Amino acid sequence: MELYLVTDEAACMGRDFFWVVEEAVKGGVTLVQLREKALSTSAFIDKAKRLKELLAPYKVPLIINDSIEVALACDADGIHVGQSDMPFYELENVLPAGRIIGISAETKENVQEAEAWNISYLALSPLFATPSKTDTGNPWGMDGISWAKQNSRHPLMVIGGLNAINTKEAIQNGADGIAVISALCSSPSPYEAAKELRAIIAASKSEI
Ligand code: TZP
Ligand code: MG
Repeated sequence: MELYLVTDEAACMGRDFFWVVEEAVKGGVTLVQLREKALSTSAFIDKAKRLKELLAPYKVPLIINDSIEVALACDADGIHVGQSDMPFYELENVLPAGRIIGISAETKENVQEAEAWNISYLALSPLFATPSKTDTGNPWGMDGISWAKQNSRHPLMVIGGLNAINTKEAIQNGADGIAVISALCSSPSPYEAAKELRAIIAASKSEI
């Protein structure tokens, strides 16, 4: 759960979506979340099935954003929801055992509430303000990571404005991994960008 790619076709700069994802995966992405806000359910399912096939040989899990129906239809490895999108109790018994359940937390109250839940990771959202998602609450900032590390028992991801410059500090403040859209989807080389971010994460963890 180190380098988490959240997809956004619009961020892929007109390049083929599946090419961008595969390049990033070859470079070292460890988890992919398919996040679609405008597709019909059937188009979302078709895209998810194709992505699942693409990822299978790399053994990289596929997570579906916000849709139980799509996650079940494509036999995804897991699901990710925002705490305001769907309550945890609606999720816990609908997926087959062993699937990944990721939750994003926008507030300290969200983090505290999630302590009671049997989830795979918690994502602090957004770490920084980002043009990739503007309907967010207040950014957590680096201090927020340290706070969450002390107040949460879950593996901690961070999302929003992460890049090759600030990843080291995020990891050193307690993030177990980073989730990104533009740092990979909009990079001239998603492969090189993923390689660089993985190397930064590994180096930062070895210094802790
Ligand atoms: N949730 C919180 S911030 C964000 C999402 C999906 C967008 C992250 O995109 P970027 O380009 O990595 O800042
Ligand atoms: Mg959501």
